[in-house]
Amino acid sequence: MQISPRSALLVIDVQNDFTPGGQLAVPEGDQIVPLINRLAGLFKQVIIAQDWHPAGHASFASSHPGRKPYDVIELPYGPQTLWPDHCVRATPGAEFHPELDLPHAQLVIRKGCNPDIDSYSAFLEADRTTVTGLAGYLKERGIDTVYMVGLALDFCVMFSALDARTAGFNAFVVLDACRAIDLQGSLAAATERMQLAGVGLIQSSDLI
Ligand code: VGL
Ligand code: ZN
Repeated sequence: MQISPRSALLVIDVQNDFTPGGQLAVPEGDQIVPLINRLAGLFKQVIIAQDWHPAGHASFASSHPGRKPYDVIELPYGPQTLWPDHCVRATPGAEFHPELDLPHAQLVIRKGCNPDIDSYSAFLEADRTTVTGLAGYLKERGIDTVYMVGLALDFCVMFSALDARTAGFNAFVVLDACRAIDLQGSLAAATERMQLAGVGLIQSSDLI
């Protein structure tokens, strides 16, 4: 598969808290890092998403007395899965994995910064209204196709891919450069939602 110059690679949430040893470790989350570094070399445009929550964020179970991680509660914008405290801004857990090596990436987009609203997607917060500005950035730079890699496949990668489609981009997820949390069938559900939305599910061997 030829990578057009109007393509960007979006590297999602490859942060210490999502890799083994972190607060919300995704199984094997560290194993994709060398492949992501290699894939990034194929793209001129590389964008990095970073989960970046204030302490006491609404998505943390610890912010809701009596609740535990992975409970689902109702917030004003809809159901919210509660997580262990993770990716608290300016803490080591929020830093990129130390082996992530993307020197030519030009944009880091931080998300989940609003204390009351979660944001799995790098495009649109969980209220489905507040935009991050990423779609505008891509459009202004003439990008029409976004390839996505990173963590977690069934949360932030999936929502970013769905929103990329809604915003009018061609979207591909490189499956072997992602890992999933897989809570109660969330990986199978994510795969189906992405397929229905026209997200291309590919392997790195389709690009390399
Ligand atoms: C994520 C749960 C909470 C992710 C972020 O990056 O997939 N998941 N915050
Ligand atoms: Zn988060």
